[in-house]
Order: sequence, then structure tokens, then C-alpha cells
Amino acid sequence: MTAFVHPDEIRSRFSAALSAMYRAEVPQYGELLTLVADINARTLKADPTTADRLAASGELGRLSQERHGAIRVGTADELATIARAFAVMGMVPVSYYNLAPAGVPVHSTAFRPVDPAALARNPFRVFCSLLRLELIEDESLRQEAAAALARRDIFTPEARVLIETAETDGGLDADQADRFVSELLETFRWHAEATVSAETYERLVAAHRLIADVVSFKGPHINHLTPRTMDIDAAQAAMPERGIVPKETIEGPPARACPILLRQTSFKALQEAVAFPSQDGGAVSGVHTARFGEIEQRGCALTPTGRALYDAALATKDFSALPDDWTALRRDGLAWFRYRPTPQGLAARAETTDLAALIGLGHVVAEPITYEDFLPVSAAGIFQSNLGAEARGAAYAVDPARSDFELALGRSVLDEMALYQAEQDASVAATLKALGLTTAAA
Ligand code: OOG
Ligand code: NI
Repeated sequence: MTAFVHPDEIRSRFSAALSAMYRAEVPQYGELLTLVADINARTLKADPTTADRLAASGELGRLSQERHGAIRVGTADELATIARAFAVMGMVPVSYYNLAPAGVPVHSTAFRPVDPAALARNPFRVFCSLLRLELIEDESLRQEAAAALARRDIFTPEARVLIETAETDGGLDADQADRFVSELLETFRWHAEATVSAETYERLVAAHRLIADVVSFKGPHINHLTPRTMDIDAAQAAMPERGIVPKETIEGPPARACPILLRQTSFKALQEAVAFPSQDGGAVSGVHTARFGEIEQRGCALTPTGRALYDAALATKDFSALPDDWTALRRDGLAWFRYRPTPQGLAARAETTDLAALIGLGHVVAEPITYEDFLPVSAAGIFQSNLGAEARGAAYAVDPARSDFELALGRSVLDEMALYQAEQDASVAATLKALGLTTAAA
């Protein structure tokens, strides 16, 4: 029997191959990687406590490999097939993001590993959006867009075969895994040849720049690849020295002693040359801007209560309701934590099952669980509050489009909160068991 390559390993290879390809396509991305690596090394040296915490949670090793990317697909079949391809790499859809309230005609999910051990090996994530063609108002343009999408296959024939093979055989052997990585990479590659005329492209741009980006090309080129920095303020400040001009402000929560959720900043990549097919069989040259650079700093995942406070804080720009203190965040049930017994706790005879008391005694430690998901919907919240429209909850209400999305995807998306809850619960159970407190805790 041939041995299968572990999905985590295929994911790591794919992430590395994608990074190498994007580096060649967008040289500024290479600059960004160097800058982030420098800043991370400096930050961890200056802050041994954080370095120790990351080492304990298994995140130190993954840091230099860690990145997320994003693609935008055009049809239900493309989404369902990309979901199957990600599944080969141990990546499943987590959360539903509706970008329509922010004026972006897509809805999305994030494909990522969910198992803590898999996340520690390589947390590669891809934010994947599906175009909502029904939001194009102009009927003839909508039909033209649908026809252009119907004409293309974003997967190579061999990629399709290998996805099938992985599903029927239960995995891929070494040679198949290598071919899978290089064949799937083709789906993410930039194609300078547009599939629509310059005239159609302009009409699509006029409808929405994003629609033109999804519809006009052979495939859903990777549009950014984001490394994780330990100090986004330092990275932001250092970008201009490397010839990278970031947007003015950092998105997400303000800088804090106890980082939460996700802070991100981005820069515009260069305009890319495109060739549009012309009627005489020749080509018309033009430009397309869609691909950009981004960096992010990840903090602690918030519970639904914490998240509601964050969303409200974002709207009012007053973050004082969210305590900047791990103990308070834990005590108030605002953030998720991973518990573990200390050597001292294991040596002592436990006298209480109360976690807060055990932490006070130094028998247990609680480490913040890193946020593994995304916040693009906060943009919708900002948008809404700027407009002064509707109550804030509306941006996050379940939209009927969600069921359309899941139908296209071929499955339902996982609930991120349930995943964090499960991780916290499992760590509590394991801690109490290690301390000999299991029955008392039941
Ligand atoms: C994806 C935008 C979402 C993030 O970091 O929030 C994203 C896109 O523009 O296709 O990547
Ligand atoms: Ni991003």
C-alpha cells in the first residue's frame, strides 16, 4: 500500500508554492515578507514573554509560514470545486461573510484548518468570495457576465482528476500530491489575457470594479497574500522605507497591551498590463488593478459577548468597554482561552475545581486563543454607521443569501464561535483531568 501525504503537508507545500508564485508576480510582496520577518524577529527578541507564550501554544514555529490569501470565484460550480480542492489540504469553510451591506457584490467564507494541531502545523487560510451576479442591475450585462463565466474552466483537467482521486482513495500519494499542488496553482495564477473585450470590461468596471475582476479573466488569480506580523504599527511605519506606501490607517481594533481579533493594513500593488481580445482576432492592451498587499496582526478570539462589545466599540470609536487586561477579559467571559496545568499544579494536591482559583494559586494558566478568522464584515458595520442607516445588528443578521451560498458551496459553513468554544472546553476538560479533578468537574 502506498502512503498518503498528510493533508497538513499538502497544505504547507501549496502555501509555500503559492507564496513563491505571488512573489514572482508581485515583487513588492517579497519586500513585505522580508520586512515582516525583520520586525517579528526584533519584536520577539524585545518581548520574551510573548515569545514564550507563542512557543507554548505552538504558534512560534508557524509564524514564518503563516499567511492568508484571497480569491473571488464567479459560479456555484467554481465554489463547490474549490471547496473540494481545499478539503484535500485539510481546509474547511468557516463562517459566512456577507459583503453586500458594504456595497461589495459578493459573499464569502474562509477555508482553513480547524483542528488545533493542524493550525499549529500551518494555519494557511484562503478567504474565498462568490460573485453575486444577481446584484448586477443591467440585465444584458448580467447575461454577458454569466456567459463569460460559463465559457471558462478555472481548474486544469488534471487538477479535477486529482481531486476525485483524493476523494475516492481517501488521500494522495507523494507523486499525486506534488502534481496536485502544481496543477491547483494554475487556478491561482495571474493571466494577462482577458477573456472579454475591452468594451465589455469597461462596462463591467462601471457596474463594479470587483465584477470586472471576477468575470474578465481565465481564473480567480490570487489577489493578495498576507503575512502575520507581531507589531503592525512598526511594520506600517517601516513600509515607506522599502518603497511600499500603505493606506493611512490600520483597520480593526486600536493598539492594545492585550491584542484582540485582527488588525490589518494594506497597500495598492502596481497596475498590471492586460490584453483584451479584439474582433479582428488581435489584442488591445490595457491595465487592470486588483491585486494588493496586506499585513495583519492577530490577537485573541472574542466570545459572542466580547464580539458584540467590539462591534459596538467600532461604531462609536470608543473601545473603553473592552478591558485591556487578560484577567478581566477572562473573568467577564469576553475572550476565549486555552487552559493548561502548571508543573506546580500537577505537583500539588488540588483543593478546588474553580478555574479562577486554580489560576490564582498558580496551578493553572490560561492563554488567549488566537483569532483564526476574518473581520471584513466590520467594513459593512462602518459603512452602515456612516450612513446612519438601520440598527447595527442588521449588518450581521442572517441574510437569505447565506442559504444560497451554502447551496453553491455544497455544504454548510462551520460556526467559528463553536470552534473556539470547543477548543476552550477541551482544554478545561484536559486540565481538570490532569489535576485529578475530572469527576468533581462533571
Ligand atoms: C478579500 C477581502 C477579505 C481580509 O483580509 O479581510 C480579506 C478580497 O478582497 O477578495 O482578505
Ligand atoms: Ni486579506
